[in-house]
Amino acid sequence: MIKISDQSYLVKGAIKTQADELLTEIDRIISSSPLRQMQTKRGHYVGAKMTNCGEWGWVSDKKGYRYSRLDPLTNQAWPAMPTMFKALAMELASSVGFDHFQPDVCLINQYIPKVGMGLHQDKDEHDLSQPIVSLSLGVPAIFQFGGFKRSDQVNYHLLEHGDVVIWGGIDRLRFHGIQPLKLGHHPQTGQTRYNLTFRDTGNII
Ligand code: MD5
Ligand code: FE
Repeated sequence: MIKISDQSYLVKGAIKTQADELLTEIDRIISSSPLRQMQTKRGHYVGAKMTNCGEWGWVSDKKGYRYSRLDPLTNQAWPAMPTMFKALAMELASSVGFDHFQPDVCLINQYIPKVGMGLHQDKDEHDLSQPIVSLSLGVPAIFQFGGFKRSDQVNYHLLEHGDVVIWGGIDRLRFHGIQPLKLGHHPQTGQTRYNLTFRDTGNII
């Protein structure tokens, strides 16, 4: 386990043995709530294609960012969070000292070559004391981990297939991003990288 900041941890290869099962579940989720490019307030598109499972889903459109109970594409509830997703996220959080983590959403990001995610903060969740657990699958990506201001210096970490990042506490509001994906190939995902982020929205159903 690598401590990348005060309350942030990178665990290399932690979920390699679960990758097949995770990817099978991702395929099932995508078959009912497809991956899609989300629009932003300004009419741009978020680069990564996204979908969700769990009680909530993170969505972005011309009205802005929020968590929604329904998938706006299907007008149905998001697919349930697979039991093994939740158990895995809880176990990973507790392994670095975040006990009682109860994720109610898993955002699935799909990156293809040249697609990245610009520096941003995750602050749409109400209870910022809860951590975020992030799983990487497929083609590697370079993760940018910054400070509390956009202009703060960033550190770079390679996120490879099977890696997990867990961060919370005072690091929860750090700026972070993903550099545009380099062309690569992974036997289980082709040219694609998947990132799963587990969060507790703090929303009441
Ligand atoms: C990703 N996803 O790989 C990225 C990075 C997102 C998002 O940022 O909001 O969906 S995983 C997120 C991450 C990892 C480690 C630390 C922090 C965020 N952070 O400091 O907030 O698709
Ligand atoms: Fe983020």
